[in-house]
Amino acid sequence: MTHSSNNTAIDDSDRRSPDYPLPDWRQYLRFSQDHKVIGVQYMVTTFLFFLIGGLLAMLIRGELITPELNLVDRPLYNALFTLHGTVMIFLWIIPFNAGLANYLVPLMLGAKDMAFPLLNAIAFWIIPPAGILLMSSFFLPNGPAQTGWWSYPPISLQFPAGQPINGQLFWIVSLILLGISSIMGAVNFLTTIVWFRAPGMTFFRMPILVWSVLSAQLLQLINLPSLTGALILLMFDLSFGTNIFKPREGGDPILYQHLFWFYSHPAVYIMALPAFGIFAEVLPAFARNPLFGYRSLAIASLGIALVSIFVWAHHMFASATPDWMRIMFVVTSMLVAVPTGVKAFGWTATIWRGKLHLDTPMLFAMGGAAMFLFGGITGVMLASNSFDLHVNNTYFVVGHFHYIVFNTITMAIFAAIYFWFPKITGRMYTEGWGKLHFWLTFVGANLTFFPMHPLGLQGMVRRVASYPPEYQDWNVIASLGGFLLGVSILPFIANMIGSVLDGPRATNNPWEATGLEWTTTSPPPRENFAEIPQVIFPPYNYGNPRAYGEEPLTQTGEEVSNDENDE
Ligand code: HEM
Ligand SMILES: [Cu+2]
Repeated sequence: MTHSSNNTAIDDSDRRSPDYPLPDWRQYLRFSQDHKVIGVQYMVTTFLFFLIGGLLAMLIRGELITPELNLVDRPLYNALFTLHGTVMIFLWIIPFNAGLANYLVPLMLGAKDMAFPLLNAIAFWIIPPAGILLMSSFFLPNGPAQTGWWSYPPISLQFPAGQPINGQLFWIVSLILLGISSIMGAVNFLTTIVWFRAPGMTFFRMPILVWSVLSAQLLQLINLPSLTGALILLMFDLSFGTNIFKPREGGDPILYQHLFWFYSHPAVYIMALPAFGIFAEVLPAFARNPLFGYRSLAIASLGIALVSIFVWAHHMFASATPDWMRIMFVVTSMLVAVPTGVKAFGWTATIWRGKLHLDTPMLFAMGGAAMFLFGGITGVMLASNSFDLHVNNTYFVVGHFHYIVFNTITMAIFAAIYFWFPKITGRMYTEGWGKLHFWLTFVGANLTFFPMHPLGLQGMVRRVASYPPEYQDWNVIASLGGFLLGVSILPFIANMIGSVLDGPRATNNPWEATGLEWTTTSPPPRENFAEIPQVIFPPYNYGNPRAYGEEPLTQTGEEVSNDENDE
């Protein structure tokens, strides 16, 4: 690999040589059917919602730095964690992954575009209004929904009488719209992956990221209708006087929990699988080793998706779930550890004895994968009924899932942004700022979310704005860590904007990676490739004489090279 630590692939004098035109930023403000434009629209829009979700988290941590209630009042605190959780899941991670996959899947498969370009554009343009609707609930007389990102009835139905237009209704409608957008996306991704592969791109030559998208989108198609159904029924109870979930009128609130979690547990893998795919792309490229156990990791993606459909009631161990059902769900929940273990072993074995290049994408990928091990182990602990009943609804649970959604998945997202930034923008980012962003994030994330585990074991429950003074020490550390996380995003924003405007031009393949996306220009032309690629090799053939040959080869059999913009 030729690029040096400061990452400039070509010398300054060529900085502005327009061998290949840079993207015109105005196209991102228009209605476009180009998957690359739509991909960037998703990624930028959802990043703005991440900033909003992060701001809400800063307010939450600001309130929790002292035991007393002093920054916000209780209804507002309830609204803060409800919208923080909702925004981070439904407006940051799930649609960001859809955006990244939108940009990469056709390129990785050697296709000109997604199967249904118009549907693709519509699916994106549903997201901004749905997000704005949700945020606008802060301006309603009684403010946003206040009952958590689950919004369990009957508490979510207790909005002040005579307020038909209320924050809970805005929450429901916004999530129904986002669900429709995701279903459209699922149809598009599955059709593209099955029917739009280039000649020679058999299933077992697809990159793991594509296998991850395939698995995640299958879950969207199978499980998302359950959430949409639950939301529509909840809306009927809230606005049209039905009694489906109202216990006093003979309704069954537990039914809502089953419908909600039948989607929302697979949803954690809809969020995690693409992150696992990102690790499988970045780790071999910077370790210069083939991906260990390619086929097992591909099958494990589908394995995780399949098992994750049958574990949902582990979220309901404290909801009067009968013992036989608890035992069944303990077993299925533990079972998920098998395919995820295969993944974690594959990542570790891939970098084992590798020639590690610790550039920013690699740091985020290694940091994210390492923290997944911690988050995964606490997940297995929570799958055991007896332990779960002890820590149910405490900060142990909050700490566990943040090690997954932030320390693993959001870190993987940053690894992806840095890794494919040159391909998307045609420019290189500044490595020093990237490393600063990584270390602030890595330290901040552990300082914020690790203390939540001992707090939960000591009995601190979640969703409280004030707490007994004995919990203060750990909360102070968690809040200072949270503020550090808030600061950590500044070098990232500065680097991204500065590099898009003025970064050194990138070559086609600055990382000397082997995927099809690196065999075309940076950025790619409208139809992605000058001619349809002929695939002859699986991905990840990095310098392993045992496997393929001395020099790393792309999937089309060319030697990988970092020469500037060779067509
Ligand atoms: C930026 C750093 C973040 C910080 C400092 C943070 C902090 C917190 C805190 C303190 C809570 C507990 C509030 C309470 O129970 O009273 C919370 C809840 C939550 N967070 Fe985060 N979080 C962050 C990022 C994320 C991300 C990236 C996700 C992605 C999915 C996420 C999803 C959630 C969810 C789902 C809840 C539960 C909300 C509820 O109880 O309804 N958070 N967060
Ligand atoms: Cu779960």
